[in-house]
Amino acid sequence: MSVTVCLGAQWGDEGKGKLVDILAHDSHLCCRAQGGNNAGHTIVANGVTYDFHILPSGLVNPQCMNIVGSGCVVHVPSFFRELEALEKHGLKTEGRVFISDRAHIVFDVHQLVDGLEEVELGGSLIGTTKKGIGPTYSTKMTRSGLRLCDIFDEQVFETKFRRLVHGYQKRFGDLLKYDPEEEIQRFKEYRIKLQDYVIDQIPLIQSAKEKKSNILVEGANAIMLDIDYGTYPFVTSSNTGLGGVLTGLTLGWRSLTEVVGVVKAYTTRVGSGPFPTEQLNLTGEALQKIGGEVGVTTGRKRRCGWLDLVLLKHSHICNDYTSLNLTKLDVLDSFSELKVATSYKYAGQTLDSFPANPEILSNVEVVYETLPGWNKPTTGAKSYFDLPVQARKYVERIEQFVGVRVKWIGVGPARDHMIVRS
Ligand code: 2SA
Ligand code: GDP
Ligand code: MG
Repeated sequence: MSVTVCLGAQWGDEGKGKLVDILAHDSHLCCRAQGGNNAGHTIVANGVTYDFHILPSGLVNPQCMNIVGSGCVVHVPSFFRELEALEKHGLKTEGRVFISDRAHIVFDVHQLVDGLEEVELGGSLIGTTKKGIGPTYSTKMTRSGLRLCDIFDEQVFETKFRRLVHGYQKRFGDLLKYDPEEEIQRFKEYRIKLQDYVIDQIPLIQSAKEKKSNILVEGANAIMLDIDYGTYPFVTSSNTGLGGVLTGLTLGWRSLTEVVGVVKAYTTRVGSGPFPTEQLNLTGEALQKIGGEVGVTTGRKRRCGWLDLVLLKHSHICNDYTSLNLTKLDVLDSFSELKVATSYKYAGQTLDSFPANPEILSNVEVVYETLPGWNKPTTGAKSYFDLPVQARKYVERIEQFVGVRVKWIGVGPARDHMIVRS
């Protein structure tokens, strides 16, 4: 039995989906612990490109069962649309994906409120995906949200739902252009369809553990978007680190065998907020273009910059990785030299930890180390020693700085573009 957790080690879009797809080959169960359809994971397998948002990436492997765990938030129409899209791509999903009855429901009204709350922030907006994630986690915390288990009793559902909408109507008045009756009507159909998907996650995971199954956890978003340890308030509204895995699923800490930090060979960020190594110049443009850095959910261009080892150290302290997957090393193939951030200075002093204050983080002076590039293609490399010596030095500098072994190295988007070090 193994429980392998794959977590985003930067600001997301590191390539978690690809690693999860590869590891799902030997797994019985793939679980999402937090987040909703704000996430976007692209998987290239068997010549097909799949986009995942709320569904776990384990669905590409036919023997792997999948759970959307209790810590997730689910927009039901999007869930079914995504299933349909996968079926159209030839994947058989029937009986292979379940949703925890404790997961919270994202309603259309949450998505509208997401937009209205962004407007309220004026110039300092978060740049959310407008998928209703923040408002749904907010109503979860104020205990006015609805969970999947609330759907099946029509009367109870409608009473709770009207109360939720009424609260928003009081708050936003005419700004909220929304008819709750339409959404109530749609749930009459979903109430029937969801019977095949909604389960009690606790016995399901318990039974997988008793059968000594190999379990995979697919992190969504990443530690720098974590509500507690990320760059608050420019974060998502869930715990995207190891904490969220423990609360969002019922695996138990004792069963965890590996926690993999997925690290892009440079840094990207979508949405607003401080980004110390961002390159608002030709370097940033080259990384964006060569890396194809465009959001899978919203189509926004991702902001790009050098690899930040200070951030990565903070990420490791928060999540305690047992290994790293370095991804998109091939994107750096044409750079003659590479920079990595090794410390931050503020008011002339070197900081000894990652600052909580966004004002400080926005104004740090970044100290870089320069490493030679390799100017050779890496995508064909099958083993570590197929990589140019400068590329290996880059990998080894990361290992040495963070203190964690790089076990996997991504050198292209496809499944077989992954070097596995024994
Ligand atoms: P939200 O919608 O409330 O979770 O947004 C809050 C912040 O979290 C960021 N965020 C993301 N950052 C990177 N990737 C994400 N998923 C998509 C992708 C993003 C896309 O895979 O490309 O398509 O734009 C993701 N989801 C949320 C978001 O930008 C806000 O800064
Ligand atoms: P996730 O949210 O962490 O799963 O990452 P995304 O799927 O949003 O973004 C990663 C993108 O990089 C996807 O388009 C992947 O197909 C692609 N990708 C993953 N690993 C590699 C790699 O090693 N090299 C290249 N060139 N692309 C990769
Ligand atoms: Mg993504």
